[in-house]
Amino acid sequence: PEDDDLQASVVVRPKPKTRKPSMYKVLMLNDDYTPMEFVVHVLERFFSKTRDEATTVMLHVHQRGVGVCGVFTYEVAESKVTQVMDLARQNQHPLQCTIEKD
Ligand code: TYC
Repeated sequence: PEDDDLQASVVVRPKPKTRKPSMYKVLMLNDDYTPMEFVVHVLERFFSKTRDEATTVMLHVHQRGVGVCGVFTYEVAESKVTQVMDLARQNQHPLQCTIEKD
């Protein structure tokens, strides 16, 4: 009968039990042969960039050698790399991209 009184001052807080996943950058590498227009297309199609954003990233890679396409969980980053490399291969372009832990 006194149970309610004993429990009245107990504050129950939810215990955090999940962790944020590690994030991974997808990097695009420059080369001398892949057309600029193809790189812009890839950035629009697989990385949801506007034409202006895609052009900025492409020019950065062209001038600096490497640039970040986006940051994702490992599985999504892997999937992006596979999709980019598959389309590049189909079009006989040597375009390379890789994953790096953020
Ligand atoms: N350097 C290439 C050219 O002059 C363009 C290019 C940009 C290629 C970015 C790859 O990731 C790349 N046609």
